[in-house]
Amino acid sequence: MSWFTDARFGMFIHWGIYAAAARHEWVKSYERMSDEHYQRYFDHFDPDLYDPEAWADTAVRAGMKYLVVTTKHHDGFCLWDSALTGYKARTDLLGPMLDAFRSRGLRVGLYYSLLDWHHPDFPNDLYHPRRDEDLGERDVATYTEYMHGQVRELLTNYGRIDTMWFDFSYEGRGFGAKGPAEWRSAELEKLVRSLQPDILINNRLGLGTGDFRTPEQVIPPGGLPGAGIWEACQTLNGSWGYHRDNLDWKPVDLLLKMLVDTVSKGGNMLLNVGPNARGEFEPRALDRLAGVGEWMRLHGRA
Ligand code: FUL
Repeated sequence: MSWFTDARFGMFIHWGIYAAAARHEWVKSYERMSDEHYQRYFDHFDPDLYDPEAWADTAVRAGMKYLVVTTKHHDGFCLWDSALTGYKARTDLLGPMLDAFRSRGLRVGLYYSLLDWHHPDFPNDLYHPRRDEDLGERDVATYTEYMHGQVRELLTNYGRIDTMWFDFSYEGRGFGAKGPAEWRSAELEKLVRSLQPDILINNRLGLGTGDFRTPEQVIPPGGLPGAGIWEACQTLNGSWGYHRDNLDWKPVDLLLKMLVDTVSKGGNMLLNVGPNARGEFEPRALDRLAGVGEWMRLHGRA
């Protein structure tokens, strides 16, 4: 775990077809969009300006030491060339990104959503419009097979992966699924460790365990004493996915205070960027990362 606690500062990337809607990664659910309506974002997602080398350079200049990227978010869209679905990017967007970050000495982690609003056997959830539709027969066991198969692909075909970031187990939250029992979380954890023995797994599989904890958009006031290692994940503007009209951008000095506060309490900060649908970090994100990087250059220590 020492690389992780030494790293302290990482880049989270939330990227998927929701970037084309440009308002939130939960847009399909929040706006109760049908699959048919949401299809327009799939059809138009064409990241012609995607330059993973530039992304990795930006992370290095900001002083970040690792990456965590959404391979599949709750909408079910996959950034990699999964053999198990056609609901994926036209070309593999994941491999080049991992290569670019690794080649600059950064560690790499994969976010993978346990929820999947696209898969026909995913059970209903609270917000999705399927709630009001005829759900038909849904066999969660089929979905779980698919999910395990995808995790196997990710951890077999993309070289060494340093962290696995599952999101999230929702038993008891009224989403209609039972969580770990249905996901076969314990088995999934074993699978991950068998494929990548040195990997660190977060705590969102619903097992009450995990190698590190993941407070979200909060810095626990006294840190998390006795809770082992932790990583506070934070946004630049309150949204994880690209949100064009959002004006709640945090200024550089606030981001720096958050970083110092987190690190002084023994945590890591995983700071998110939501690239747009053409594959660029927008200027407002670049400005802030550059400001943080300038401070890191003067005050950071390897
Ligand atoms: C949450 C998700 O629902 C958000 O969309 C985001 O990915 C955040 C990091 O985790 O649980």
